[in-house]
Amino acid sequence: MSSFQTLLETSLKTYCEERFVQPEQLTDRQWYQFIAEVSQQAVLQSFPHNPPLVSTRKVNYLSMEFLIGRLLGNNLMNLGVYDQVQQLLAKCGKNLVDILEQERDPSLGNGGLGRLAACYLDSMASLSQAAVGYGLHYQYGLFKQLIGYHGEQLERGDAWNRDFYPQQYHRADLQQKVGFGGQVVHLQDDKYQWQPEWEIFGEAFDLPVVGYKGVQQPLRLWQGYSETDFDFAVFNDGDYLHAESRVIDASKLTKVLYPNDNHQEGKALRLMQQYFHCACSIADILRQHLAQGRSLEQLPEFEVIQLNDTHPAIAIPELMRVLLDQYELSWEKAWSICSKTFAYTNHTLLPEALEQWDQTLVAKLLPRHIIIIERINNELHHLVKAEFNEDEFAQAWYETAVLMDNRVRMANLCVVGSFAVNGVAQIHSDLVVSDLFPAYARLFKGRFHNVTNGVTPRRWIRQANPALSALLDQHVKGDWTKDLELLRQIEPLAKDPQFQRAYQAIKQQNKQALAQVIEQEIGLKVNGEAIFDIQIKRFHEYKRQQLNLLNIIATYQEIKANPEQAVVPRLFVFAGKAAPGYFLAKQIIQAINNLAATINSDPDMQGKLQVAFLPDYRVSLAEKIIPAADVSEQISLAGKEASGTGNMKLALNGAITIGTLDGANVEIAEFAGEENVVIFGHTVESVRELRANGYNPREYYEQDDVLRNAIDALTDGSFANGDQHRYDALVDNLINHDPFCTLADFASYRAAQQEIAKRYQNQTAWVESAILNTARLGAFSSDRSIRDYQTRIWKKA
Ligand code: 9GP
Repeated sequence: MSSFQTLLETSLKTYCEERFVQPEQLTDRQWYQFIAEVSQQAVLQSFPHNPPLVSTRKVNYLSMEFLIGRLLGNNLMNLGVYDQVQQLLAKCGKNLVDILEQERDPSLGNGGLGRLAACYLDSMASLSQAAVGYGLHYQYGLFKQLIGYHGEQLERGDAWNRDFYPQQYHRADLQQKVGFGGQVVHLQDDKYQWQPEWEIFGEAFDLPVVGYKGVQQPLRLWQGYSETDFDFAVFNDGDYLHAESRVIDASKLTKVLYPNDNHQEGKALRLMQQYFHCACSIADILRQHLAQGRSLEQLPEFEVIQLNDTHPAIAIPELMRVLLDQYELSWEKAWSICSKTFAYTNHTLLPEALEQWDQTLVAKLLPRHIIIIERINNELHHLVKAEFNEDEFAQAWYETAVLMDNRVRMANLCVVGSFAVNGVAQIHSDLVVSDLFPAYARLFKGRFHNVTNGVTPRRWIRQANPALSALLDQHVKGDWTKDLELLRQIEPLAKDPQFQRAYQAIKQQNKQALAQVIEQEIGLKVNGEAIFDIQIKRFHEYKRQQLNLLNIIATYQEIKANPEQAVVPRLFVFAGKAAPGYFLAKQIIQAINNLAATINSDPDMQGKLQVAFLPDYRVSLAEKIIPAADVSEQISLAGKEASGTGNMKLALNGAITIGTLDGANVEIAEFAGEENVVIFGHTVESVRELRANGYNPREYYEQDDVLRNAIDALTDGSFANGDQHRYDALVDNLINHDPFCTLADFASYRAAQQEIAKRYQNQTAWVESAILNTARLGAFSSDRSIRDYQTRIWKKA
């Protein structure tokens, strides 16, 4: 009997004896608690950690977000004990899938950025790449989304951690102390002493990340607490959480995750969170490094600090501060260590998401750091002066300066302080160099790289799609879960009728399962024969859910006008949250829900058209939707979506992408073959031209009858219970501004949608395309991304 089997059986005996029950009498909740505790014990006792550093350094992955999702199923699978647990439960009349539903989803992230961090932890542990994930232990994760009576988004707190959550443990031994405010005394020359006004403690919670046949490594999350409160008024932002008092409890520091995706809110408390995260993490990294008898000079040889976006940028001046003030190194030595240790991943080009902090605020909150940043800025000034001639200098300095117009530009700080900078898909990385940082690219040759994002096949195929996994197991030699490129082996089967039937039957079964979820969640009975057309992601104008919305309205109007016309039935499924303060995104959600109510109750649409908005999009819901998708909507304006990762998950599970040439769609089309995706819309270059010629969305509105009728339906009360003004802001924005060129891409999107309907009618060709998407997209495994980081960035210096 395996040691896990013994642990399982003896622990079950004790668990039941303590409760005076037989195993058959345990509730689902008790089973969940029991299995979670036993698996945690198994992880801690027997799973190896501390993998050796061979050709790479240890990775310290600093991220304000880790959207880890449910862990139990994933851990059982990666421990290799999933089947044993399933068998034990079956003996007691239970189903493991139902038990796993008991777990709370820790929503410690907003969207793609946080989910990517979680996939990377999984891959690093699976590849035995030594790593620690450093994040924050928010007491409330991303808000829960409800849909109100009028179709509007409502937000509720998500106290994930108040529930039973056995996947973490408190590391009291790792406590840190973090200072804020106060003053700096200039001792002499380069010597300064910071006397902070407040100190807050950082407590560590570790969540072991279990790799697939690999090792376990910690995701270390910091939570704030203090024995005294601090006067928040000093930071000019007393309104946080509508606090009645301007003196707030320090434990509130890590109370909530800011709910913005690709948008900076600029609140002082967020900066405090960022610094707290970085200060605790840097201290922890140095503690471990020095404990192994290594010197500070050896830091870049053994450690890399990967900055996940600019959110942890303040780690750069923090490491400088510690090296200068605590260890009394010279500026030159400290900078040499620092600039060889950090690497920065850029995840966005959107100006509203590129963080800049008010310099006065930074100076009040972190007075020592601002002195360091000023020095970095001065040193940079010399470099730029040396590289650019007089005519070029003004522009180059405008682009590269870290301090400009009383702002601290965090992306610039990251580029200056890192030895490597990468974008997250080829087109994005090219734009980072050509549009965002051209002067830096000239100044720091060889610093810029691309690492295309990836997703973990363990969660997004093996766990989310067990039926497809079983089919792949049957036909693929070798462990595709660990080497996703092995899926190429099914390419020759794409035309095989028997394989096609099996693949198609699995899709149909997954669609039935999703149909049940939809009925449970929103009471809508859907047509399982329809095309399941899926758009799941954060709501943001640049992601253009409004384009999808307008096409559905146009389709609805067309069916109404031609009731006899044959229609390929379609179910449009949406899920996603909008930032609570993002009015237009919330209007789009409301319009979709109102449109859904009209369409779903119209007898003329029966068997032809349905719309479902599934509330509270989260990792566990994504796992149910993705395997059932026929069509994957990736319709952002070209140049705006850095990469996307939902596009990869959907395509690997056999959905056909309808998309623009944006982010990783470009590479998906290359790998899958252009005939196995449907591309539409303007390209980065043609968008540039469109704007150069003075883009006027109103012209499209006036010239295209189908488009105009669709937009007008938003102002005639059809989808708003007669209220003609509900969507005024949305409509005004589309017709008069349209910053994301929705109207310019409408006709081409509509044609692409018609192409999808046409292709779907030839099921043999459709399934062949779907199979080829699964077979050819192995490169989008996050294991490949991690290997790219290892060879391009994390290699030993
Ligand atoms: O918007 C990008 C998304 O395209 C990308 O897939 C993800 C992971 O790289 O990062 C998102 N960026 C942000 O959330 C903010 O920079």
